[in-house]
Amino acid sequence: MGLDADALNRASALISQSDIISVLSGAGVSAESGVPTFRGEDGLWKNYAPEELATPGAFRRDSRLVWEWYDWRRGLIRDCHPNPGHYALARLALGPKRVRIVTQNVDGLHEAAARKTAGDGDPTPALPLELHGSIFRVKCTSCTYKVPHREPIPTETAEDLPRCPVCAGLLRPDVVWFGESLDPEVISEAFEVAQASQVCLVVGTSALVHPAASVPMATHQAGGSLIEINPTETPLTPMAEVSLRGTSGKVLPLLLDEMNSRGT
Ligand code: BV8
Ligand code: ZN
Repeated sequence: MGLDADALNRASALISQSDIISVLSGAGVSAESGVPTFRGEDGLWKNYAPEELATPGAFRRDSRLVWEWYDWRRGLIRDCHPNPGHYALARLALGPKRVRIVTQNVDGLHEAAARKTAGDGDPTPALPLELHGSIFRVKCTSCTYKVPHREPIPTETAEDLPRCPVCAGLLRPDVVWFGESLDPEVISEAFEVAQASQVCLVVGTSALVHPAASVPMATHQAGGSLIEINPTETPLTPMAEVSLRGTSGKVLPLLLDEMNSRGT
């Protein structure tokens, strides 16, 4: 993988010297778990670009097609497990430093890693801030009804699309679609912790979707350092103090174990 050892050293030194650390993760952190990324060649479904299906307009036009897409993704993700990258971040967050994991992912793998790593301890410090919601929850399009949802629902006809038991409104995935605003409390907490961080780890994101991609900029503008972990360059690369060009499942354990060996 030919990871630049000097870059790795500089990155773990930056982390060691920090008390508050934020992490922004994207689809790349789950790629080694088998979850398709958005812009990778495996991101397309039936030749629909995600931006075409993940919109309120698409759901209005053909809610059965959108349901089918989310069920397809749920089916894929349900059999995926956290990878060493998720676990390394969970260990960091459950360690002595104040760490906040902020994710664009709706796959629930950061949470699974937090619960597994904490064992019967408290996983809370490693539970992620989910900017774009979760694919394993559904909510009503008319009332405040919201429940976990893991099992695929056969939706041959629009008639049998799942409905709200409270108001019979159509149910939809509890995710943020393009053109929809994020939960104000969630996005303001993300910017707050990023602004207060000495370091922001930017892991596996193409940094093209906003406002998520602006979160690390809050760290940068407040004088903190960005450490980017991505095999390729992104729009955030020019702002990164250190860029580690490798896969997060390999780089994160190395980086954080390097740091732990410093005993700080
Ligand atoms: C909003 C949930 C108010 C649904 C998602 C400012 C400028 C320009 C545009 C906008 C702007 N502000 C708002 C917009 C519009 C829009 C936007 O950003 N459009 C983009 C496309 C230009 N934003 C919105 O609509 C947001 N809402 O702003 O509301 C508003 C409304 C209207 C108009 C103005 C304001 C809502 C956005 C949220 C949409 N929902 N997901 C679902 O999942 O179905 S976004 C979804 O796509 C993901 O959550 C994620 O955010 C994004 C995909 O990006 P990544 O996760 O980074 O994945 P990607 O595949 O692109 O890249 C993977 C990366 O990993 C690559 O770099 C690759 O090299 C790397 N990688 C691969 N393997 C590995 C790896 N890295 C490490 N290790 C590996 N192994
Ligand atoms: Zn309802």
